[in-house]
Amino acid sequence: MQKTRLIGSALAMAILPMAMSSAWAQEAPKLTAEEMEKGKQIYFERCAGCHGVLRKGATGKNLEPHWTKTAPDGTKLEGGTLKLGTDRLEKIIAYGTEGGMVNYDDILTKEEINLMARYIQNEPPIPPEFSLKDMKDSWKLIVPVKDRPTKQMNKVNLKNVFAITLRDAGKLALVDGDTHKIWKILDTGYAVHISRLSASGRYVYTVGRDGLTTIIDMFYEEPTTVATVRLGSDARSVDTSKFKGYEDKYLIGGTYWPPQYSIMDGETLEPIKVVSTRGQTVDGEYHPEPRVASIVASLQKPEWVVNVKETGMVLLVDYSDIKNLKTTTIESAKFLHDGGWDASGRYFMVAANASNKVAAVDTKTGKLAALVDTAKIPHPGRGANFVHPEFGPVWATGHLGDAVVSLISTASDDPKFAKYKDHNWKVVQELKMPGAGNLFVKTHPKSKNFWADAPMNPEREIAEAVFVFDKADLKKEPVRLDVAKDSGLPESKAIRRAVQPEYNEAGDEVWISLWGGKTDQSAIVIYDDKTLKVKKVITDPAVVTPTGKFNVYNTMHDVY
Ligand code: DHE
Repeated sequence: MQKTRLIGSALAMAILPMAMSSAWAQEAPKLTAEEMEKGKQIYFERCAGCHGVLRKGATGKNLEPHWTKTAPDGTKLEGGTLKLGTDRLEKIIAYGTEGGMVNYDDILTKEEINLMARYIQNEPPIPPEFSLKDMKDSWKLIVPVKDRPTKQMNKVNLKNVFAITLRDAGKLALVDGDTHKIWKILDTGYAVHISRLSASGRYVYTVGRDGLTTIIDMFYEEPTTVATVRLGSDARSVDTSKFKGYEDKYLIGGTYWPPQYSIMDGETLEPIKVVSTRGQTVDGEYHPEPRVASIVASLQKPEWVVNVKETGMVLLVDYSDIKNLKTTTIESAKFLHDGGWDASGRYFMVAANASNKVAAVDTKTGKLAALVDTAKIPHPGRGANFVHPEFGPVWATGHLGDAVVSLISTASDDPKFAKYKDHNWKVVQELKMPGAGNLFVKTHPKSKNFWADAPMNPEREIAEAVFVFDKADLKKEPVRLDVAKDSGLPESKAIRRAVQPEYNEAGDEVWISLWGGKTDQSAIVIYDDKTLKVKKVITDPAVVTPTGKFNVYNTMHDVY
């Protein structure tokens, strides 16, 4: 079986097309209580993100026992005779599939792979719900607002600080972007997914995969966690209230489990409201686990854009009256994942990855502006905006499943772009990448370059590199920068993925995470955006599994 490392991982990628006429009643392999606990933990850390807690499938395929249990010999499945069960599942977990399942043979031990192959043939355990009361019980106000500094107590240029996720360490590094020195490493939730900034630029908010949300105050001499709260048991996103008059008043967090969003006080994290996202999909089916994917604060109105993965519904949640909450529900496509603003800040562009589409949500009218067909499995991160020499303003997304970056023409009220109107909401150009497996793209208004990574590509020379396009001549092949080599670290057996380009405030440096294993030395490699030469490599031993990086200024102002 060929090894693949494409994310959007899907254990049953190989299984789903072979629909069976009926489930069979075979016994699932027995697990000891200890094995069950370990299986639960590994499933949460490695599998739930794609396959769902209830294993109904999303980015990854359905993994309920009727798919995973051993089929009786000779059972006819659509597409041929197939025997599922432990042996076959072990192979899929170890080597991945061409359909997009990640190979785990260098992440899990043989015993763990065997355990997971048996574990997923058993019924999924359903984790407990998490109520507003549970949230309130978990809330820790470490420093009340009145006891916090009233002015900045340090000399750091806060606008150029980078918040960097140290994924497997369950920590966040705040790095001074001017000096390239680690300012402080703080404990957070496990595998913080994103960091967002308060409207003031003073507070960093993070949410761990385990739902632990923290607010870090950068006004102290050293950054200090001033409050924490748990949102549930599996989470990916937070954002603040950014609209004029509501700056830093509220924070919203979305959870994968339970499927809901929670509203908190923006400065203390005191829980205020929890709203379930369970309901009907765009196809008219009830879904018990519609997880909250990306969330952003609208710049047009006091609203958050909340993207619900499994239902394909985009919610515009009006936070002007939390007691009498009004929500606009916009139908788009499945499964909603990540996205970013177009250059005008009016349209939110969100990937519906299983539909190979990007939904453009008009946050001014509260309507869907368009569903744009893209290549396979769009994965934009926040995407990237620039003015194309031929087609005017475009927003870009890379793809996990195709070797292209799609440039989508976006609408603009600026009369100088009126001539591009006919192109709006169409893919106007596809930039050729050396392979699939892209996760993030990035550019900056002051830069002539456009950066794309490909960390989920199975080939080392692609996954360990980033690719830089010249925005003035997009037909030219991109320059390949070998981040692993440029890091100066000794070669390693396992692939170290080069992931998520992020600009500094000035737009003249690009920071890349070189994401190694938990016990490997990883690095942050900083390039000069003009010369494409390495400027600095951060290889402090504390830099464990770095992934997402969020420059304060660029995150506050949605510069990408
Ligand atoms: Fe992410 C963004 C979910 C795997 C690093 N990721 C997002 C967002 C969602 C999401 C919903 C958008 C948040 C927002 O903007 O509000 N990610 C998921 C998953 O469900 C998935 C596929 C599996 C999982 O179990 O989590 C997944 N993501 C990963 C990774 O494996 C990455 C590479 C490393 C890691 O830290 O786990 C990863 N995701 C990121 C990063 C962003 C992100 C760095 C923000 C990018 C940006 O520039 O905004």
